[in-house]
Amino acid sequence: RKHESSRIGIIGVPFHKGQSNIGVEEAPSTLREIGLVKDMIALGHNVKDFGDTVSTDQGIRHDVPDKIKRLPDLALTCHQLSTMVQTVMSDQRKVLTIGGDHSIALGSVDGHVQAKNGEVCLLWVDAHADLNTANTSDSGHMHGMPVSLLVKELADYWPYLPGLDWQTPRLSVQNLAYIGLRSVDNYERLVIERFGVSAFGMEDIEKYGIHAVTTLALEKINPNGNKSLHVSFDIDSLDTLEAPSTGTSVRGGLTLREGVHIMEIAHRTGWLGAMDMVEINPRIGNSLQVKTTLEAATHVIKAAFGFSRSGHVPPHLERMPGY
Ligand code: HAR
Ligand code: MN
Ligand code: MN
Ligand code: MN
Repeated sequence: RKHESSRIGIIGVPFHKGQSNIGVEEAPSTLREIGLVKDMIALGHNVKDFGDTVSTDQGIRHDVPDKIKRLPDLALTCHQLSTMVQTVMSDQRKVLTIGGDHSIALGSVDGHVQAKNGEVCLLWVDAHADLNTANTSDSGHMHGMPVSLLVKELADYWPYLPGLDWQTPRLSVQNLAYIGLRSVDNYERLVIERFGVSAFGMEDIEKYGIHAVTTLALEKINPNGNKSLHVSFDIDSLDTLEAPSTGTSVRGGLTLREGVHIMEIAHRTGWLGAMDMVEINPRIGNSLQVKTTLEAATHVIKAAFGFSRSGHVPPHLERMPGY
């Protein structure tokens, strides 16, 4: 097994206002502290850290539907993030975006879609569908809504949103698939069925296995293999025992092995253009649980960029040392 090296750009998004727990904004710095960038370089990649988005408090705007919490802050952060993703991609790099809560995928996916002129397919790995609109959301938390802002088919279900003029839905639901679902709201399920979204829940993984499900999902969203793949990986797709340090954990989720295998398959397609790793909250749980969660995230990220559990033969290694 030869190990190809990739050009990778890392962006941190210390944003927590898409949900109610503080701590998720600490994940980018925590992952860097435990050596994520160094580990990626050690794997032979050309890694450049593009730093973090900067958020300033926008306060409350009264022209925003009151059901959506903290939209002005999210709009500003995601606009920055979208621009940064485009900068990284124009430097011929794959993008690793570290959240933050999942609302930030509005910016990372937008940047990817703009950089590739709309030719993107999206794999959303999550316990949740994140497909609410302002009207269908019970919580008002933006981390439950990014997918519905990204897809063209739901554009008519949103009012005009101040601050989001830079963002237009450019993806089709045909190029969207889910893996790992086990907590889906009624209206989200309605959208999935009405629009025929490829949604593979835990039941499907039970039945067919993670390899078949992932392969099928990727075939569905990129049948001609001509699109750039975006994988948005919510750490809560993993089981609570595998990734306890997250805000809305749901039991009965993916094993780390399944999460890693999704990314191994994604890597092998050669389509991967960008991935998000979101919803890690280092303030939830004890220190062992935090460590477990960070390690799980690290394994998933490394697999996405080509780490093989079978080992590697680096390019310079040609013969066994003799005497
Ligand atoms: N569906 C619920 C809502 O919209 C819960 C949302 C999700 N939590 C997440 N997203 N971590 O993946 O409020
Ligand atoms: Mn999510
Ligand atoms: Mn989730
Ligand atoms: Mn397999």
